[in-house]
Amino acid sequence: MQERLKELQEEAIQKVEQTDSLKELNDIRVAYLGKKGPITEVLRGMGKLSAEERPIMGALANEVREAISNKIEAKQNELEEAAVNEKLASETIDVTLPGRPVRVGNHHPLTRIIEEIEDLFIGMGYRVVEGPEVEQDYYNFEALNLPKGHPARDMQDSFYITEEILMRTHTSPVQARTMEKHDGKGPIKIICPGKVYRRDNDDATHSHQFMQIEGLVVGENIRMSDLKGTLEVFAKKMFGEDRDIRLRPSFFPFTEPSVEMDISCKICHGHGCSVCKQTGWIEILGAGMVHPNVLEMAGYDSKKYTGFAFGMGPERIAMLKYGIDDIRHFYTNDVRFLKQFSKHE
Ligand code: 2U9
Repeated sequence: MQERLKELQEEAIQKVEQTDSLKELNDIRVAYLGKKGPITEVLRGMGKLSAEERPIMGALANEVREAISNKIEAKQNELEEAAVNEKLASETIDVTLPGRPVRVGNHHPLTRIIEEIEDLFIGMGYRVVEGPEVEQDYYNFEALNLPKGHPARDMQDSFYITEEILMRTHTSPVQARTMEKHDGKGPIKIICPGKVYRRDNDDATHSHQFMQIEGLVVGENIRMSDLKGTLEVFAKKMFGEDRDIRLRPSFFPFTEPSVEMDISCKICHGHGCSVCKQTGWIEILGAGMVHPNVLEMAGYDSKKYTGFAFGMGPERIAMLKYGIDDIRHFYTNDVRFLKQFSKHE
Protein backbone atom coordinates (compact mmCIF):
# COMPACT_ATOMS: atom_id res chain seq x y z
CA MET A 1 0.00 0.00 0.00
CA GLN A 2 2.87 2.27 0.90
CA GLU A 3 4.46 1.57 -2.42
CA ARG A 4 1.21 2.18 -4.26
CA LEU A 5 0.93 5.58 -2.57
CA LYS A 6 4.52 6.53 -3.46
CA GLU A 7 3.91 5.37 -7.02
CA LEU A 8 0.79 7.52 -7.24
CA GLN A 9 2.74 10.51 -5.89
CA GLU A 10 5.50 10.11 -8.45
CA GLU A 11 3.05 9.52 -11.27
CA ALA A 12 0.98 12.61 -10.36
CA ILE A 13 4.02 14.83 -9.91
CA GLN A 14 5.42 13.75 -13.26
CA LYS A 15 2.13 14.52 -14.98
CA VAL A 16 1.97 17.94 -13.28
CA GLU A 17 5.52 18.69 -14.41
CA GLN A 18 4.73 17.72 -17.98
CA THR A 19 1.61 19.81 -18.43
CA ASP A 20 1.47 23.42 -19.41
CA SER A 21 -2.27 23.76 -19.53
CA LEU A 22 -4.48 24.95 -16.66
CA LYS A 23 -7.30 22.72 -17.86
CA GLU A 24 -5.09 19.65 -17.88
CA LEU A 25 -3.81 20.59 -14.43
CA ASN A 26 -7.37 20.66 -13.13
CA ASP A 27 -8.01 17.25 -14.73
CA ILE A 28 -4.95 15.89 -12.85
CA ARG A 29 -6.27 17.37 -9.60
CA VAL A 30 -9.66 15.71 -10.09
CA ALA A 31 -8.07 12.43 -11.19
CA TYR A 32 -5.64 12.08 -8.23
CA LEU A 33 -7.22 14.03 -5.39
CA GLY A 34 -10.93 13.73 -6.23
CA LYS A 35 -13.39 11.54 -4.38
CA LYS A 36 -13.17 8.90 -7.05
CA GLY A 37 -9.36 9.13 -7.29
CA PRO A 38 -6.81 6.37 -6.49
CA ILE A 39 -5.68 7.92 -3.17
CA THR A 40 -9.23 7.92 -1.82
CA GLU A 41 -9.42 4.36 -3.04
CA VAL A 42 -6.26 3.43 -1.07
CA LEU A 43 -7.63 5.14 2.05
CA ARG A 44 -10.88 3.21 1.72
CA GLY A 45 -8.85 -0.01 1.89
CA MET A 46 -7.30 1.03 5.23
CA GLY A 47 -10.06 -0.84 7.08
CA LYS A 48 -8.22 -4.01 6.30
CA LEU A 49 -5.03 -2.79 8.03
CA SER A 50 -4.00 -3.43 11.63
CA ALA A 51 -4.44 -0.75 14.33
CA GLU A 52 -0.65 -0.02 14.30
CA GLU A 53 -0.42 0.28 10.52
CA ARG A 54 -3.49 2.46 10.15
CA PRO A 55 -2.11 5.78 11.58
CA ILE A 56 1.15 5.32 9.67
CA MET A 57 -0.69 4.75 6.43
CA GLY A 58 -3.09 7.61 7.20
CA ALA A 59 -0.18 9.97 7.76
CA LEU A 60 1.52 8.78 4.59
CA ALA A 61 -1.66 9.17 2.55
CA ASN A 62 -2.03 12.74 3.83
CA GLU A 63 1.63 13.44 3.03
CA VAL A 64 1.13 12.16 -0.52
CA ARG A 65 -2.06 14.20 -0.94
CA GLU A 66 -0.31 17.31 0.32
CA ALA A 67 2.73 16.76 -1.87
CA ILE A 68 0.55 16.38 -4.97
CA SER A 69 -1.64 19.31 -3.94
CA ASN A 70 1.40 21.56 -3.33
CA LYS A 71 2.87 20.60 -6.66
CA ILE A 72 -0.42 21.36 -8.42
CA GLU A 73 -0.72 24.71 -6.64
CA ALA A 74 2.85 25.68 -7.53
CA LYS A 75 2.26 24.70 -11.15
CA GLN A 76 -1.03 26.60 -11.21
CA ASN A 77 0.69 29.78 -9.96
CA GLU A 78 3.42 29.31 -12.54
CA LEU A 79 0.93 28.81 -15.41
CA GLU A 80 -1.28 31.72 -14.30
CA GLU A 81 1.70 34.04 -14.09
CA ALA A 82 2.85 32.94 -17.54
CA ALA A 83 -0.65 33.61 -18.93
CA VAL A 84 -0.71 37.11 -17.40
CA ASN A 85 2.76 37.86 -18.77
CA GLU A 86 1.76 36.64 -22.22
CA LYS A 87 -1.40 38.83 -22.14
CA LEU A 88 0.61 41.85 -21.00
CA ALA A 89 3.16 41.30 -23.75
CA SER A 90 0.48 40.97 -26.44
CA GLU A 91 -1.39 44.05 -25.22
CA THR A 92 1.55 46.36 -24.84
CA ILE A 93 0.73 49.87 -26.07
CA ASP A 94 3.49 51.79 -27.73
CA VAL A 95 2.77 55.29 -26.51
CA THR A 96 5.43 56.67 -28.82
CA LEU A 97 3.46 55.64 -31.95
CA PRO A 98 1.85 58.61 -33.75
CA GLY A 99 -1.95 58.89 -33.14
CA ARG A 100 -4.51 58.08 -35.82
CA PRO A 101 -5.74 61.36 -37.32
CA VAL A 102 -9.43 62.13 -36.62
CA ARG A 103 -11.31 63.24 -39.73
CA VAL A 104 -12.56 66.76 -39.11
CA GLY A 105 -15.40 68.15 -41.19
CA ASN A 106 -15.59 71.71 -42.46
CA HIS A 107 -18.21 74.29 -43.25
CA HIS A 108 -19.78 74.15 -46.69
CA PRO A 109 -18.19 76.76 -48.98
CA LEU A 110 -21.55 78.54 -49.32
CA THR A 111 -21.92 78.69 -45.53
CA ARG A 112 -18.48 80.27 -45.36
CA ILE A 113 -19.33 82.89 -48.01
CA ILE A 114 -22.70 83.66 -46.40
CA GLU A 115 -21.13 84.04 -42.95
CA GLU A 116 -18.41 86.25 -44.39
CA ILE A 117 -21.01 88.49 -46.05
CA GLU A 118 -23.17 88.53 -42.89
CA ASP A 119 -20.17 89.50 -40.73
CA LEU A 120 -19.28 92.27 -43.11
CA PHE A 121 -22.76 93.80 -42.95
CA ILE A 122 -23.13 93.16 -39.19
CA GLY A 123 -19.97 95.29 -38.91
CA MET A 124 -21.89 98.09 -40.67
CA GLY A 125 -24.82 97.83 -38.21
CA TYR A 126 -27.11 95.40 -40.05
CA ARG A 127 -29.25 92.67 -38.42
CA VAL A 128 -29.59 89.20 -39.96
CA VAL A 129 -33.26 88.24 -40.51
CA GLU A 130 -34.63 84.95 -41.84
CA GLY A 131 -38.11 83.98 -43.02
CA PRO A 132 -40.19 81.11 -44.45
CA GLU A 133 -39.17 79.25 -47.62
CA VAL A 134 -42.80 78.30 -48.27
CA GLU A 135 -44.30 81.71 -48.87
CA GLN A 136 -47.55 83.48 -49.66
CA ASP A 137 -47.96 84.85 -53.17
CA TYR A 138 -48.67 88.22 -51.51
CA TYR A 139 -45.24 88.61 -49.86
CA ASN A 140 -43.31 86.94 -52.69
CA PHE A 141 -44.84 89.04 -55.51
CA GLU A 142 -47.71 91.38 -54.66
CA ALA A 143 -45.97 93.35 -51.88
CA LEU A 144 -42.93 93.75 -54.13
CA ASN A 145 -44.77 95.59 -56.88
CA LEU A 146 -45.38 92.44 -58.89
CA PRO A 147 -49.20 92.28 -59.13
CA LYS A 148 -50.94 89.24 -60.66
CA GLY A 149 -50.41 89.22 -64.43
CA HIS A 150 -47.12 91.16 -64.18
CA PRO A 151 -44.78 89.92 -66.92
CA ALA A 152 -41.86 89.54 -64.44
CA ARG A 153 -43.80 86.72 -62.75
CA ASP A 154 -43.27 84.68 -65.92
CA MET A 155 -39.58 85.48 -65.83
CA GLN A 156 -39.35 83.77 -62.46
CA ASP A 157 -41.20 80.55 -63.21
CA SER A 158 -42.02 79.29 -59.74
CA PHE A 159 -42.93 76.14 -57.80
CA TYR A 160 -46.53 76.75 -56.73
CA ILE A 161 -48.02 74.61 -53.94
CA THR A 162 -51.52 76.09 -54.13
CA GLU A 163 -52.73 79.14 -56.05
CA GLU A 164 -51.66 81.39 -53.18
CA ILE A 165 -48.68 79.47 -51.72
CA LEU A 166 -45.32 78.86 -53.42
CA MET A 167 -41.66 78.17 -52.75
CA ARG A 168 -40.18 81.67 -52.46
CA THR A 169 -38.37 82.76 -55.63
CA HIS A 170 -36.19 85.29 -53.78
CA THR A 171 -35.56 86.34 -50.16
CA SER A 172 -37.31 89.71 -50.76
CA PRO A 173 -40.51 88.53 -48.95
CA VAL A 174 -38.45 88.50 -45.72
CA GLN A 175 -37.78 92.23 -46.18
CA ALA A 176 -41.45 92.86 -47.09
CA ARG A 177 -42.56 91.08 -43.88
CA THR A 178 -40.00 93.00 -41.77
CA MET A 179 -41.18 96.33 -43.18
CA GLU A 180 -44.81 95.43 -42.48
CA LYS A 181 -43.93 94.61 -38.84
CA HIS A 182 -42.30 98.04 -38.38
CA ASP A 183 -45.70 99.75 -38.65
CA GLY A 184 -44.56 102.46 -41.02
CA LYS A 185 -41.68 103.57 -38.81
CA GLY A 186 -37.96 103.42 -39.50
CA PRO A 187 -35.20 102.75 -39.44
CA ILE A 188 -34.56 99.26 -40.86
CA LYS A 189 -31.13 97.86 -41.66
CA ILE A 190 -31.26 94.15 -42.39
CA ILE A 191 -29.56 91.41 -44.34
CA CYS A 192 -31.61 88.33 -45.35
CA PRO A 193 -29.83 85.13 -46.41
CA GLY A 194 -31.61 81.93 -47.41
CA LYS A 195 -32.61 79.30 -49.92
CA VAL A 196 -34.77 80.21 -52.93
CA TYR A 197 -36.43 78.12 -55.63
CA ARG A 198 -37.03 78.59 -59.35
CA ARG A 199 -38.27 76.28 -62.09
CA ASP A 200 -35.00 76.18 -63.98
CA ASN A 201 -33.27 73.25 -65.63
CA ASP A 202 -30.02 72.64 -63.75
CA ASP A 203 -26.82 73.33 -65.69
CA ALA A 204 -23.39 74.85 -65.00
CA THR A 205 -24.88 78.24 -64.09
CA HIS A 206 -28.49 77.41 -63.07
CA SER A 207 -29.93 75.47 -60.15
CA HIS A 208 -33.61 75.01 -59.28
CA GLN A 209 -32.62 75.77 -55.67
CA PHE A 210 -29.93 78.27 -54.80
CA MET A 211 -29.01 80.84 -52.16
CA GLN A 212 -29.57 84.56 -52.00
CA ILE A 213 -28.52 87.33 -49.72
CA GLU A 214 -30.49 90.52 -49.92
CA GLY A 215 -30.13 93.71 -47.95
CA LEU A 216 -32.59 96.46 -47.12
CA VAL A 217 -32.15 99.86 -45.52
CA VAL A 218 -35.18 102.09 -44.86
CA GLY A 219 -35.02 105.45 -43.15
CA GLU A 220 -35.29 109.20 -43.65
CA ASN A 221 -32.86 110.72 -46.14
CA ILE A 222 -31.52 107.42 -47.44
CA ARG A 223 -29.98 108.22 -50.82
CA MET A 224 -28.48 106.51 -53.84
CA SER A 225 -25.04 107.69 -52.66
CA ASP A 226 -25.54 105.68 -49.42
CA LEU A 227 -26.22 102.62 -51.57
CA LYS A 228 -23.15 103.21 -53.70
CA GLY A 229 -20.88 103.78 -50.68
CA THR A 230 -22.20 100.64 -48.96
CA LEU A 231 -21.71 98.47 -52.04
CA GLU A 232 -18.22 99.84 -52.61
CA VAL A 233 -17.18 98.95 -49.04
CA PHE A 234 -18.70 95.48 -49.51
CA ALA A 235 -16.97 94.84 -52.87
CA LYS A 236 -13.53 95.93 -51.65
CA LYS A 237 -13.75 93.95 -48.38
CA MET A 238 -15.01 90.86 -50.22
CA PHE A 239 -12.80 90.89 -53.31
CA GLY A 240 -9.86 93.13 -52.41
CA GLU A 241 -9.13 96.84 -51.91
CA ASP A 242 -7.61 97.06 -55.40
CA ARG A 243 -10.94 96.30 -57.12
CA ASP A 244 -13.04 99.10 -58.65
CA ILE A 245 -16.83 99.10 -58.91
CA ARG A 246 -19.21 100.51 -61.48
CA LEU A 247 -23.00 100.82 -61.48
CA ARG A 248 -25.01 100.27 -64.66
CA PRO A 249 -28.69 101.18 -65.05
CA SER A 250 -31.03 98.19 -64.83
CA PHE A 251 -34.62 97.29 -64.03
CA PHE A 252 -36.27 95.50 -61.12
CA PRO A 253 -39.98 95.89 -60.33
CA PHE A 254 -39.25 96.51 -56.62
CA THR A 255 -36.59 99.22 -57.03
CA GLU A 256 -36.53 102.52 -58.91
CA PRO A 257 -34.01 103.50 -60.09
CA SER A 258 -32.35 100.10 -60.37
CA VAL A 259 -28.71 99.28 -61.00
CA GLU A 260 -26.39 96.39 -61.48
CA MET A 261 -22.94 96.49 -59.94
CA ASP A 262 -19.78 95.20 -61.62
CA ILE A 263 -16.32 94.80 -60.11
CA SER A 264 -13.14 95.21 -62.11
CA CYS A 265 -11.67 91.94 -63.35
CA LYS A 266 -8.86 90.67 -61.13
CA ILE A 267 -7.26 88.70 -63.94
CA CYS A 268 -6.84 91.43 -66.57
CA HIS A 269 -7.34 94.62 -64.47
CA GLY A 270 -9.88 95.97 -66.92
CA HIS A 271 -8.04 95.15 -70.16
CA GLY A 272 -10.34 92.26 -71.13
CA CYS A 273 -9.88 88.51 -70.81
CA SER A 274 -11.90 85.28 -71.03
CA VAL A 275 -13.03 85.48 -67.36
CA CYS A 276 -14.70 88.88 -67.87
CA LYS A 277 -15.70 88.06 -71.47
CA GLN A 278 -13.37 90.81 -72.78
CA THR A 279 -15.28 93.56 -70.91
CA GLY A 280 -12.87 94.12 -68.00
CA TRP A 281 -15.84 93.95 -65.61
CA ILE A 282 -17.70 91.18 -63.75
CA GLU A 283 -21.33 91.54 -62.64
CA ILE A 284 -21.85 90.65 -58.97
CA LEU A 285 -25.17 92.04 -57.77
CA GLY A 286 -28.34 94.02 -58.42
CA ALA A 287 -29.62 96.92 -56.34
CA GLY A 288 -31.70 100.07 -56.31
CA MET A 289 -33.80 102.56 -54.37
CA VAL A 290 -36.88 100.85 -52.90
CA HIS A 291 -39.87 101.52 -55.18
CA PRO A 292 -42.37 103.96 -53.58
CA ASN A 293 -45.17 101.40 -54.22
CA VAL A 294 -43.27 98.83 -52.11
CA LEU A 295 -42.81 101.35 -49.28
CA GLU A 296 -46.48 102.36 -49.37
CA MET A 297 -47.74 98.74 -49.48
CA ALA A 298 -45.75 97.98 -46.32
CA GLY A 299 -47.29 101.01 -44.59
CA TYR A 300 -44.53 103.62 -45.08
CA ASP A 301 -45.09 107.20 -46.14
CA SER A 302 -42.91 107.27 -49.27
CA LYS A 303 -42.64 111.08 -49.05
CA LYS A 304 -40.97 110.81 -45.65
CA TYR A 305 -39.16 107.49 -46.01
CA THR A 306 -36.79 106.21 -48.63
CA GLY A 307 -34.63 103.12 -48.77
CA PHE A 308 -32.21 101.09 -50.77
CA ALA A 309 -32.03 97.35 -51.39
CA PHE A 310 -29.60 94.97 -53.00
CA GLY A 311 -29.50 91.30 -53.82
CA MET A 312 -26.80 88.82 -54.71
CA GLY A 313 -26.22 85.11 -55.22
CA PRO A 314 -23.64 83.58 -52.82
CA GLU A 315 -22.96 80.80 -55.37
CA ARG A 316 -21.90 83.38 -57.95
CA ILE A 317 -19.77 85.22 -55.37
CA ALA A 318 -18.12 81.92 -54.29
CA MET A 319 -17.58 80.87 -57.92
CA LEU A 320 -15.82 84.16 -58.65
CA LYS A 321 -13.84 84.19 -55.42
CA TYR A 322 -12.66 80.57 -55.58
CA GLY A 323 -12.66 80.04 -59.38
CA ILE A 324 -15.44 77.38 -59.37
CA ASP A 325 -16.81 76.65 -62.85
CA ASP A 326 -20.07 74.79 -62.14
CA ILE A 327 -22.86 75.71 -59.67
CA ARG A 328 -23.78 72.02 -59.34
CA HIS A 329 -20.58 71.42 -57.34
CA PHE A 330 -22.29 73.16 -54.38
CA TYR A 331 -25.18 70.70 -54.35
CA THR A 332 -23.73 67.31 -55.30
CA ASN A 333 -21.77 66.93 -52.04
CA ASP A 334 -18.61 65.41 -53.47
CA VAL A 335 -16.24 65.49 -50.47
CA ARG A 336 -13.25 65.95 -52.80
CA PHE A 337 -14.79 69.32 -53.73
CA LEU A 338 -16.05 70.21 -50.26
CA LYS A 339 -12.85 69.49 -48.34
CA GLN A 340 -10.91 72.01 -50.41
CA PHE A 341 -12.66 74.66 -48.35
CA SER A 342 -11.46 73.26 -45.02
CA LYS A 343 -9.57 75.65 -42.78
CA HIS A 344 -7.66 72.66 -41.38
CA GLU A 345 -5.69 71.70 -44.49
C1 2U9 B 1 -37.82 94.86 -50.77
C2 2U9 B 1 -37.49 95.91 -51.59
C3 2U9 B 1 -36.48 95.76 -52.50
C4 2U9 B 1 -33.94 93.44 -53.53
C5 2U9 B 1 -33.11 93.47 -54.75
C6 2U9 B 1 -31.94 92.77 -56.47
C7 2U9 B 1 -31.96 94.09 -56.73
C8 2U9 B 1 -31.25 91.77 -57.33
C9 2U9 B 1 -30.78 89.45 -57.67
C10 2U9 B 1 -29.37 89.47 -58.01
C11 2U9 B 1 -28.96 88.10 -58.45
C12 2U9 B 1 -30.92 88.23 -56.84
O1 2U9 B 1 -29.20 86.38 -56.61
S1 2U9 B 1 -29.92 87.04 -57.57
O2 2U9 B 1 -30.76 86.26 -58.41
N1 2U9 B 1 -31.32 90.52 -56.93
O3 2U9 B 1 -30.71 92.11 -58.33
N2 2U9 B 1 -32.60 92.42 -55.35
S2 2U9 B 1 -32.80 94.86 -55.52
O4 2U9 B 1 -34.82 94.49 -53.55
C13 2U9 B 1 -35.80 94.58 -52.62
C14 2U9 B 1 -36.15 93.53 -51.84
C15 2U9 B 1 -37.14 93.66 -50.89
C16 2U9 B 1 -38.90 94.99 -49.75
